Amino acid sequence: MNNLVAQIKEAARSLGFEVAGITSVEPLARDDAAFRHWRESGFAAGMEYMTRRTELHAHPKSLVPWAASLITLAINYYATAPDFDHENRYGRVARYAWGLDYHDAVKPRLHALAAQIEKMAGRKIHARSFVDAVPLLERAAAARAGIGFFGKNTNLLQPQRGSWFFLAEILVDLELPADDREIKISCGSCRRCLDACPTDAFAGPYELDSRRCISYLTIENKGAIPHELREGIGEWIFGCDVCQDVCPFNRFSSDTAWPELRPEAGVGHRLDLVEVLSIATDEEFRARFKGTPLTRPKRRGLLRNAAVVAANVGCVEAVPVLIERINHDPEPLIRSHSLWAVARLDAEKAAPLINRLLRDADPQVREECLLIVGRETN
Ligand code: B12
Ligand code: SF4
Ligand code: SF4
Repeated sequence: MNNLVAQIKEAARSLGFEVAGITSVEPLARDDAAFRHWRESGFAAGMEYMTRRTELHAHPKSLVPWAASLITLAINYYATAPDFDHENRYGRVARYAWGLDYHDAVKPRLHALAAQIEKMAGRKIHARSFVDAVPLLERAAAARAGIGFFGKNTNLLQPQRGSWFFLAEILVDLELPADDREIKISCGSCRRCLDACPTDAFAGPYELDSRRCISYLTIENKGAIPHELREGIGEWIFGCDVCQDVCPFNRFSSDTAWPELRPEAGVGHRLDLVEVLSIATDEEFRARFKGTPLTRPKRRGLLRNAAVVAANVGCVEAVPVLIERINHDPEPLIRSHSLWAVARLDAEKAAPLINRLLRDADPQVREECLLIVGRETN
């Protein structure tokens, strides 16, 4: 079996998975308690998939009853890019989303690895592969397999490579000897990530309140961005990397070997705000972002973000297109955030719009007007 494990790890490496580890399918008991506390504190925000089947996340075997071992894999997505400068025109994209959607890129290689494992095992095997989007504490499983250690920013870090990697898993019905050797390194007295977070999203070390996290607010959140957090979003139009950018373990990252994950394959590190705000239909949106992670918040979510960032970076060139959105967009979410942006960018142009929209048919737009007026009269 040890020989089989060595062969599996070698096959994983040649398929592009930089690190592979094996863990048992025993419950992740310590992490289950942390997960419960996180949920009960409301830190899952509106992510219903994180609170729906809570009994599954710490119990790999409950995902598939025949599972005997969990193979966990790391995929480096780091890529260098020119330093970001908003130039009063651009929104910033988190690094994990620069290339094509990692779910699509990783899945075929997981299947290829599972097929090779079957050959190496010399018998038919049951195997199920996952990447993200599954009720499993992926970082906790990977930590137990020795792939990395938890940073205070809650990301999993590899001592030599940092945290710019995705995780994926294969559950198999083979009894493989588990690595189960947790890395002893820790953050020590460092707390750079906790102090650098623009929206103060850490409730403490190792504990993230998603309700305040820019990554949540710009990707998973389906509704309005709370007024008090809009400025804190700064230049981030999709996701956020601040708590990783400041991490000293990330100094030694090297470029990904996955062409699909490179910036040239997808949208790259920045988006033109005027261009994004000009996308008037869902069809246009799909054509522009198909195959990239940016489809996740849909047109309504991405244009909501673009409006907030336009105001934050002083993108006055966006005022005409924002007014176009306010007057003609079918999505109240986009109209209300565009109104907020125009009020920040050009108060003179905003005043007559607000007077008219105080009587708008949509309650979200009326509410936005009241909030803006409230801010101005305070
Ligand atoms: C929900 C989710 C989010 C949410 C919530 C994040 C969070 N911290 O929980 C939001 C939308 C905010 C988010 C953001 C991001 N995400 Co996300 N997300 C997930 C998802 C689907 C579930 C995470 C989860 O279970 N959270 C529950 C909480 C309780 O778990 P936790 O935060 O990991 O907390 C653990 C530790 O704190 C530990 N712990 C508690 N106390 C203590 C004390 C000590 C001393 C120690 C050592 C540990 C410890 O126990 C907890 C349970 O294991 C996973 C995929 C998956 N299925 O696992 C991806 C995942 C975690 N995300 C990922 C990525 C890439 C991101 C972003 C970097 C994207 C971006 N740039 O915008 C950011 C990073 C933000 C951050 N600082 O975490 C990767 C992370 C890879 C890595 N190297 O860690 C994952 C694993 C997806 C993947 N398959 O690659 N994400
Ligand atoms: S991703 Fe950004 S907003 Fe979220 S915890 Fe990290 S620094 Fe804070
Ligand atoms: S910035 Fe410091 S505290 Fe935060 S994860 Fe990195 S080493 Fe740990």
